[in-house]
Amino acid sequence: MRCFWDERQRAHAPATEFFNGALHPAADVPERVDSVLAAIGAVEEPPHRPAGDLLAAAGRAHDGAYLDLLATAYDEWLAAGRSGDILPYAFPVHRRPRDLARIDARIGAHAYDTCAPIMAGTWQALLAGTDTLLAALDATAAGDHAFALTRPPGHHAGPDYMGGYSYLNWAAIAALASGRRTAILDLDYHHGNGTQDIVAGRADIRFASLHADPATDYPYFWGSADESGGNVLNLPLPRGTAFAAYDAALARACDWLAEGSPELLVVSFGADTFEGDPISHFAIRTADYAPLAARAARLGVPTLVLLEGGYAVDALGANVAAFLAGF
Ligand code: OKP
Ligand code: ZN
Repeated sequence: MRCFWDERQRAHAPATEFFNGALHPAADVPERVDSVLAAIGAVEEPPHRPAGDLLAAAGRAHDGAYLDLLATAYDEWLAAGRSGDILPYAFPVHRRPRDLARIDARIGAHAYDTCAPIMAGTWQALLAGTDTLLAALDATAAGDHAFALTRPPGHHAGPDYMGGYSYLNWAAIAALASGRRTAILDLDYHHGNGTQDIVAGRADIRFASLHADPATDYPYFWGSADESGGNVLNLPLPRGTAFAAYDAALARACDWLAEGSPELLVVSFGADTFEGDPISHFAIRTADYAPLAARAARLGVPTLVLLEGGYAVDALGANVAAFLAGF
């Protein structure tokens, strides 16, 4: 398993997110990366591609206007006399298109929650993350399995929106940039709403997600079982789910993904299914991750594993290492 990480990704380190009536310290802290690096051993630094190549790859999954906003938002924020991190607070639920001028309006039009702050280094970190992702994707084209240490996460970011710590959708960018028939398997605790919104209806990509039931858990508005059909399979699970039930759902997801005859498997791996995760409610143990990964590996195709969530920082490295070992 070749592993990729770029130190420039550290430039994104937001202080806070807003939920349940209060500002909270951000759960997606850079220390998550240190935990993973300490556990997985040697990593490769990706080659640095021209910005135009990175934008072209991101543009397969995201609208140009959304990418422009990500690139310029913090400068607009400073020009408006602000400081600190950008957090949206007004959202156009009526969806009538308008020409928006103020940064507050522009951000709200491309976000669905208050959990994706933007800071001065966010865009540079996202470009570096795209380098990491594309290097790992190239490794799979050569027949290897590869791990991209993508942070921040990506699976909540949709065609033209951010949310849930996510800005660029790593899984969708990889699938669309690969030019191969792709199975996307989302194993984060939270439903991969952004990935689903980007790839739904595509003949060359199947998306299967195991996640907490949106009736009880974020992101609430996506991911119910009846939101399956065509190239999408959603398998919501109750809080408290442990290995046996999770593995049974995974077997179903893998059988369904295999029917698409994939040439590439992309795993959105979130270790927030871990029993000790501070913001989640499944009961997967460290020792469970290797057999779960081994089941996915039975699909028998080159696999790109990328990191989504996992907020029990001390255990994160061991959980990621266990999952990668299963391949
Ligand atoms: C990102 B990923 C409720 C607050 C919700 C957003 C969670 C984003 C998770 N406790 N905050 O899927 O791990
Ligand atoms: Zn998650």
